[in-house]
Amino acid sequence: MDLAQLREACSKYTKPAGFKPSYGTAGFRAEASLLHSTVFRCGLLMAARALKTGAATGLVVTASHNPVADNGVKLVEPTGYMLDQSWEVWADKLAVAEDTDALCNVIRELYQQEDIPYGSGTVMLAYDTRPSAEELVKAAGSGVQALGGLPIVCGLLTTPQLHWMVRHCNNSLKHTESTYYEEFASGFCTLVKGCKAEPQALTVDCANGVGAEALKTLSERIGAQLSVTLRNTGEGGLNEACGADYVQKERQFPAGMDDRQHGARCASLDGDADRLVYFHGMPAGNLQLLDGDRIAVLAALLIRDTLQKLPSDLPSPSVGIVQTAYANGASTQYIREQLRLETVVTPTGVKHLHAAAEHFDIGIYFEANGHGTVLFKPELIQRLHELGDCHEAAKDLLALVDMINQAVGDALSGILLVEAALRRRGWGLTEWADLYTDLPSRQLKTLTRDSGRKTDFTALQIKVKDRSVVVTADAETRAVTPEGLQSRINDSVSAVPSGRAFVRPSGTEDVVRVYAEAATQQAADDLAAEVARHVYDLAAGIGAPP
Ligand code: 16G
Ligand code: MG
Repeated sequence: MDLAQLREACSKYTKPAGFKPSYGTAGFRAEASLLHSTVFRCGLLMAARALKTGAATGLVVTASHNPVADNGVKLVEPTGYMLDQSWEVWADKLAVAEDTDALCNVIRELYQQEDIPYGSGTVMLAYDTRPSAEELVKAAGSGVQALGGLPIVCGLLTTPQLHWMVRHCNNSLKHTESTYYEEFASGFCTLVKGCKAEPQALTVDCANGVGAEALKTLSERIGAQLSVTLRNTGEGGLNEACGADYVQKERQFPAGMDDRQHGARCASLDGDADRLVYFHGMPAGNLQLLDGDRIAVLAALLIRDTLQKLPSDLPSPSVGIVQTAYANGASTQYIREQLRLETVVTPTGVKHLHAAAEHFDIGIYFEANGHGTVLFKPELIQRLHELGDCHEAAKDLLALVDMINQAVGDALSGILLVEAALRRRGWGLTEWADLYTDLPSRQLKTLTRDSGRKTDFTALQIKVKDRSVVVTADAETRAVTPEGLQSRINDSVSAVPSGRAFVRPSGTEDVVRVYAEAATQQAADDLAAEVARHVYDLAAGIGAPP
């Protein structure tokens, strides 16, 4: 490491005074103009991580479903997974270092403690459609170079595309954008070959983000086997009244799609295309959401159908579904009782679900909000290759491995998964939705005051002085502190038929979130409001009480 060069580069990216970025659930996110120093430092971090692991790492400049004025970074391990959790502490230490001296000290400490070899680390960089991307990618590249590393700018890509490329690169596989489309398209075409059902028209809300161009290219590669129409491809504001987050949280049709007729099949991506939800219009003009829980269930059905066709003398692979506490109780019950599959609950955030899914031969993980994928153990893939061409089912499973991003949840491969699963069963969204009925729930959503309600409340994101006073355990289902909070929640829940509720500090915003479920919508709303009030009272809420 050339210290003089490092110092000079660091001094060009000074941290705004008072700005204290923190790694959070999935990387750094903030108003774009604040982030130059943070992104530069992430470049340093990922160059060091590449040296430590002896393989290429990745960095995506994106703020996912946040407004266009924000930006952020997501950091990618050589495996294509998210940054190893043991290194998040270095990300934080680098990001908050006050000045060049402090920053160089953290780097020295990192090199010593992690025993980083000297050399040149490769970092693959990508960015989404935000106007602030160009400068921030430059900052990331300067960070990589400041540690003598090699930044490779892969261009405008979805987050999962960069994860996939890093993984393929380190497995010595072709890793161009074009190979990504080819592999996905070929896996999909294998799976739908011979299906009696015709492709159904699907309209996709692309959140005015980077997924629009990628999905267009993918669908062109696939041709007639996939019938998609793209909306919100860039004509409106990024994530503005559209996208997976908006549709899932608000239960509203995205901009430009409120004219959907009853039953029309629709889907929404988020701004960096790592989240996917499906929806369709109901007779009264309401929207029915088919969220990540439903996608997990459909994936499990497809996998079960395919596994049943494997030779019976083969040891059957373990299959499990990983969810978070946000998974609707009805989905968990369906998975356990009807599919007879094991379910595991982890804290919120892809990194937690992903790690738990790796324990199964086939690990299906989805958050209700639409983040997720299906992981196949390398040993299973090897066995399937050995069965080879003589078994249709083995070929189908290998096609699934090609078509489902093995690095991270990917909305594009999610669409192919859903479309293949529905077509192989000859189903529409109605049959899929009819598998089970969601329990009414209430989560982060701003409600207007409604005098007909027992409890008035305006928001279920409770602003508190310090969200870290809320500490949870058992995959966020139990509040350990503040003292007394959980027993109050228990009292409220026990009075409500089919009631369930939990609270957790957000990993991305300075708020505490509340989730409640009950037999009726009114009861879920009231339970959520009551629990929100407990949080407000015991965790030093700010502003008007809920
Ligand atoms: C991030 C996470 C997502 C999680 C969400 C929760 C990744 C790639 N993204 O977007 O999985 O559901 O945060 O946000 O891990 P919250 O902590 O603010 O509720
Ligand atoms: Mg996203």
